[in-house]
Amino acid sequence: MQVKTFTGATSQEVLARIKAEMGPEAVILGNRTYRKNGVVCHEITAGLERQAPGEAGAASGAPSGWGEWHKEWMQIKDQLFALMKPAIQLERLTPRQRVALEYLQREGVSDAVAVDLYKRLLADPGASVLECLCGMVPVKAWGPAQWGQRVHLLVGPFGFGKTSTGLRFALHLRKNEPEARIAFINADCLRGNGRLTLRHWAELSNFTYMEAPDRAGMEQALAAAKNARAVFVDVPGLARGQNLAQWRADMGLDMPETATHLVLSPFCDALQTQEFLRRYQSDGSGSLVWTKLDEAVSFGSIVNVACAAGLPVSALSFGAELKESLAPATEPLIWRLIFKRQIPGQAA
Ligand SMILES: Nc1nc2c(ncn2[C@@H]2O[C@H](COP(=O)(O)OP(=O)(O)OP(=O)(O)O)[C@@H](O)[C@H]2O)c(=O)[nH]1
Ligand SMILES: [Mg+2]
Repeated sequence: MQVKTFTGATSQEVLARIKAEMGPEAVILGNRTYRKNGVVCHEITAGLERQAPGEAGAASGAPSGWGEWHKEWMQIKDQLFALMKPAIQLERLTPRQRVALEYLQREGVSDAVAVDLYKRLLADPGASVLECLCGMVPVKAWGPAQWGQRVHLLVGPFGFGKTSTGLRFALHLRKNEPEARIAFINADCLRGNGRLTLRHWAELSNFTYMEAPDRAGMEQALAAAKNARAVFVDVPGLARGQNLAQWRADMGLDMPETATHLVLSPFCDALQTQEFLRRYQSDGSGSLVWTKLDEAVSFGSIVNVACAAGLPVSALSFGAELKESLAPATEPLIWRLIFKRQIPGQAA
């Protein structure tokens, strides 16, 4: 893997340089913000998987030439939005709306979303920025009141907090319904670490714990959990070329009454996030869970992803511990996070 660190005055500027220099395949490996001589610096480390000769395209199942075409399309799209941006006539907004829009763009809200917000503000002159934004970022707080489904799939990239989120959801449910029978089905049981953590916590919390590496195992586990009030399925991260719809069909988990919670962290760049949304797209009821908020420095991508995925945000997580680190999402929590960078649970 080719790894390189970039520094700049804003994260957008740094991301643009990464994209220009390493291409759209680059993935963000880490980021930090620090002060140098009183000036804020954004540092992002990006990596690029080097492909073996002849491997291009085949690994992801994409036709040959796809990578190049995709790169070109992203450039065309950027140019289209650059053309559309002047369509934002800031002088048509009130000073307060203007400040909010400019702030959101600095926080990483995409040009497409900014244009959408601008149009909403013009279409409804009486509406506040927050009212318009609430129409763009739906919220459906985790909890028994809004999530009546019995089976919940926790899905998302490797290491983003799927297992922790499943356990936090279950602990939250247990708090609300102390008598509820809760089962965990670990479909990510072929790897070491998370497996033991899940098993340990499930046993400690008196949740039924089962493992289901394949379709037959899943069928058995679901049958064994038929009397449980809630069943949480820990889904493995999916590699390039795989997708959730196919995985669910292979595992016999494509029944409609299932809720799918996509666990994401806000520090992936736009292209990577777009790819995750494509890979983990799912029919039926679902939500977005934002994790590792305590590690992130800007939160504009929460707005971008809500608009792109059309899924409500169900929960926010902000710490590595299992307890006291997840808040069911509410509009005030989300907007304080985005406009004040205030992590849930922290004083203003
Ligand atoms: N700082 C911070 N760490 C978190 C948060 N959520 C989870 N973690 C930590 O992130 C690591 C990965 O969390 P997991 O829940 O195992 O993530 P996963 O997606 O199940 O990972 P894999 O099963 O390996 O794909 C663990 O060390 C968690 O403690 C969070 O909100 N903030
Ligand atoms: Mg896991």
